Amino acid sequence: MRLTIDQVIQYQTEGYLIVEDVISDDILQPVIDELSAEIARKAEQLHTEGKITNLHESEPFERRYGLLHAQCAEIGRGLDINEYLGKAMFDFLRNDSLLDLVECLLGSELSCNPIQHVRAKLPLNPAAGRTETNYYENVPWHQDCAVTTEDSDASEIITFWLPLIDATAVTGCMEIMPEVFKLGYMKHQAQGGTTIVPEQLPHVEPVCGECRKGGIVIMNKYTPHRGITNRSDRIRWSIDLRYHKSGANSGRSIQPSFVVRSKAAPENVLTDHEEWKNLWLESRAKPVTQKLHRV
Ligand SMILES: O=C(O)CCC(=O)C(=O)O
Ligand SMILES: [Fe+2]
Repeated sequence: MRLTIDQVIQYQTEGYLIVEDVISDDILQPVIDELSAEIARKAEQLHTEGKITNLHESEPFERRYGLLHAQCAEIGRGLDINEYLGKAMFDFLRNDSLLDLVECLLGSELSCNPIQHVRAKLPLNPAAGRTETNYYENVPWHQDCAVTTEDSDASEIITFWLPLIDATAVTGCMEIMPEVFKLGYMKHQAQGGTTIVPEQLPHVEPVCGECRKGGIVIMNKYTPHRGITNRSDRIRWSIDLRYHKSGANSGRSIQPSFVVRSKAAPENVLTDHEEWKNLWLESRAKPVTQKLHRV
């Protein structure tokens, strides 16, 4: 699938674009299976350690993690993309359905940015201590450039947010401020999670960024957005990835970017999972010499 000119114009003028039905289930399912296997492995381990009593083996992907987390929060440890470093996830970072859209916005020399996450957003659940006043699952208002280093100011780094279950106002979709990216970087603070300082937060009616599984929310790095409360009884799983033009500063030079597509030099495309894994393992072994956030 390619973006239409109207979609490109919408992205360029509003700083965001939601495209439905981009990624088919046969591309998403291996990632879900891999995450499920990771969770199962972790659950077994915690069970052996006596930290979990019920493995909830027959529960589906959208529920099992929550039932395990209620017994032991450690289930979430090591589950991020650059922590567990799975093959299905690596293949997902470079799948053609996604890259065809990335190419419409950034051209044919593309690198995958190291700022990438898989998120398991737990539901509001008073019984588990997550009440209206005690709910810390939401990512507050921010611009993604706040988690990049300043040497990437001139780089176009685009966020692609992909839900693994339908993201709605109930399950906890993105809220997005349209057009505000034109104001550029706003000061952020660390207090309350990396967030725009309250005095600088614009008074703009946000868009409710509902997006079904298989769709993508695309955002400019200066577009303010936040995640809203998950009021369902399921986990709002999502993956957020970023891409930039090869050669541009990634905003995380001490972490590995890698070429996912290139017309000019196809031999530079990284296709080997082991190589990608090693890049991360090497980078993790080095001391962090740089501040990775702006706050
Ligand atoms: O998934 C969320 O709730 C927040 C994600 C986000 O801020 C991002 O992907 O940049
Ligand atoms: Fe973000």
